[in-house]
Amino acid sequence: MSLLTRRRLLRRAALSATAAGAARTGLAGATAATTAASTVALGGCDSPPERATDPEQDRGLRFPDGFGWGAATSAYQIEGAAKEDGRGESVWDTFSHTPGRIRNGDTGDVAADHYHRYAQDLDLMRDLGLRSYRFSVSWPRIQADGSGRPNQRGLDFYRRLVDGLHERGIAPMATLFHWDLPQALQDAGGWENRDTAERFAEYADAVFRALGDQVPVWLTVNEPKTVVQNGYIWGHHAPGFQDEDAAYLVAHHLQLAHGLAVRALRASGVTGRIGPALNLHPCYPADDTAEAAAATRLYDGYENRLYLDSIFKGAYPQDVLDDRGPDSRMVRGVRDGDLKIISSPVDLLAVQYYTPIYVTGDGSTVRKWPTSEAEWQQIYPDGMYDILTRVTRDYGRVPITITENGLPCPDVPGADGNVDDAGRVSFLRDHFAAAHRAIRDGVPLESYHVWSLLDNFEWAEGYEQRWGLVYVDYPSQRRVLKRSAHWYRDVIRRNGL
Ligand code: IFM
Repeated sequence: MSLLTRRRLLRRAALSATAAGAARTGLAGATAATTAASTVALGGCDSPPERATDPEQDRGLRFPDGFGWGAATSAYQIEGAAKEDGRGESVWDTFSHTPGRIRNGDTGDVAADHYHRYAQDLDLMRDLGLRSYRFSVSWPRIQADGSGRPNQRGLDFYRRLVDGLHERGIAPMATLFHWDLPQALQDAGGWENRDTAERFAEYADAVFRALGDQVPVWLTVNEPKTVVQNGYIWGHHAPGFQDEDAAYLVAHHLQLAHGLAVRALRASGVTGRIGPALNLHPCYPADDTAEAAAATRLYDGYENRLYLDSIFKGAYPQDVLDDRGPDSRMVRGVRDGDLKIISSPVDLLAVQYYTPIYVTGDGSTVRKWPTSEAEWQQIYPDGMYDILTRVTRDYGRVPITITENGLPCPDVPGADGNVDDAGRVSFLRDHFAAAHRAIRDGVPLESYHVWSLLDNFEWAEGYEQRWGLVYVDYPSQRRVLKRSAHWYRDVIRRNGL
């Protein structure tokens, strides 16, 4: 492995989602290697000291008519009911029940108990005025062991959810895979096994046929990069491996699964739209040197082009393939015709934006902006503008939906019972303004989903990080609209800032 590759991978621990977990699982050196230019009390949750935009100037910004204001969640993070109605085990059940893996020993067994409280949560969504709700379908609820006849009780839950959304005038957006791979498939090799991609297409087909008439937008694989990096390189996400060569074979199989699911939708005759859900990180040189520019280019290959080029150009980026090398499991694992499947035409691209990355000449990274409670997240709203305009410039005018963007804050109800998350309001306002600038400059952005609707199980961080618009008091499961939720309701009502 080249020096650059090693350094790059080392730095990535500090940049990947939930990287704090890496520090806790013994990879602290990697996190320390990223230097913070500034730190902010409460991780940016006080009103941020440096604003990207002037709130006065943003006042009055209006979004296009019918803009899809929404919020997002995922199954394992909110549903709970881990053993009910025929649900099988997923890799996250196994992982979260393994001592030492999750902060405070938390698991998703109960989470926000959404499986039982979905009707109340639907009412909350209606009260917020949401126009779109992005959720994920739990594969082990539909196929306990990852294959075979679908479990009707699992399908019925999502049917009730989707019907409830329609009754409240909210458009459903369903993600097929948000990391909860059935454990039985993991036991057979997981995403290292090409067959898992075929199983995914079968599962997707079953879901399309059961719900397809009522779901206008499908997303295939959520953040394949996070599975690759956090699950297979750093090991602080399920399945908890540290094997870089395996990781990029996994990347290929996740991309293949995406393409096979797109084809399954077309073959099913179901009319919904479909696309991938990619967490994209704008990569910038940390300084003006040619070395930093070259290192940034390769970094961008691993962070963005690996996923975008294969889907929209039908080829993996040559610099990444060269860096992996001809003997890598990934390069050897790509078969004739795979890229054709992966690049099956999609109807939209789902973008998840949280943080920029600044790369130095030796492939290290530095921080230039305040970080949030999630130390991998630098708060930089202009990165949203940059990644949206770049995608449109480089990959054409495919319709875009933002399916995640948000901030964790140490939210606590005050004496009056209210949760005053002023920092989240500033954060969202600045990012909405950046998205608005992107629309003005020609990006076909059609909707925006805040991460997240509810506080939830934040993977390796357990319940410690709160990302929701709605506070969840876990012991009582009481929901409290935070200040950001009230503010967001007004944004939606005004269709702007
Ligand atoms: O909670 C996660 C989500 O599951 C995937 N995207 C990033 C979020 C915040 O870390």
